Amino acid sequence: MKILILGAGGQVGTDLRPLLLARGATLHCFDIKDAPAGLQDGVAWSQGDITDKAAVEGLVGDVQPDVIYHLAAMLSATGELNPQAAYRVNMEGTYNVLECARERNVSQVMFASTIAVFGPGLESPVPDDVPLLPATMYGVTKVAGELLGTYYHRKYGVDFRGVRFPGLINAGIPGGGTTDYALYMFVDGIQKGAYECFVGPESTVPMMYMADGLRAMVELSEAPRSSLTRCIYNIGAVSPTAAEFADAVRARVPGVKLTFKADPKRQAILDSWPAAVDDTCARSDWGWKHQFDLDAMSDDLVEKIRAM
Ligand code: VAH
Repeated sequence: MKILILGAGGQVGTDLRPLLLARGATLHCFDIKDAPAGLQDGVAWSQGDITDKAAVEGLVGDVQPDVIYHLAAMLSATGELNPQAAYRVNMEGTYNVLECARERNVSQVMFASTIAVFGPGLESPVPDDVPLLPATMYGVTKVAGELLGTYYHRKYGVDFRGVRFPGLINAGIPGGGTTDYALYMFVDGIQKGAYECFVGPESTVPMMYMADGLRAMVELSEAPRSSLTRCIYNIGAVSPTAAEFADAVRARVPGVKLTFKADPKRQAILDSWPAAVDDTCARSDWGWKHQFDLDAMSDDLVEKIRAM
């Protein structure tokens, strides 16, 4: 199975690489960044810009992947600092990927969507099909990406599939998201002994351990198309408050200093998202089930960060 990962150097792509290799995939990676040190043996890496259609077209033509994982995007917080750049990267990038998949008969495109497609005032847990009125350019581009991919599936037969990721937490380098506070509590809490959280203690959004998120994408990719009733799925796991995350860190990192000082801009982004998602469709169509609750995530994360 030849797999092309677009955005392979990001928070998700970095952890997805070893997982796909372990499943026997031949990987080709593409990112705006150069290949990282310690890139796994046998993994090809191309540096380039997802908005450069000729570059993406040439790469897809050379690699002829069976599956494309399209992870390249500017996330919510970074995107709000430069909405025009976020539009170009996220929208033109996704259009380029879908056009290349159509022209080169790539059998499957996996799309990283997000709970950021939801706007304020929705019921919680929020189901898959609700009015999508996001408050960020990131969310707008992901709604459009979902719709564009679904159109390419129906009109051209591109096997387009995706999950709406909650905030993903791992022992890695976050990518400019609004949910990164939870990751920093662990990483900075252990490495620096302190962290000032940029949202208030009662802030609550859907969160997920990276291992669950990656498994969700791979399981959806491998599910029979006949079992799927939609292209894009909500997936859920846990919804701890920021204070509950802090307590989980304090219980495992004696003496850590965790404080809260809300940044109005990122607080407003976070407050526009629902507290929880309804992932009934994913559970019934392709057997989705999260495995990591807050305690299991915290235990695994602390161990991994201490080993970094
Ligand atoms: C962000 N981590 O904060 C991403 C995520 C749920 C939001 O897509 O932008």
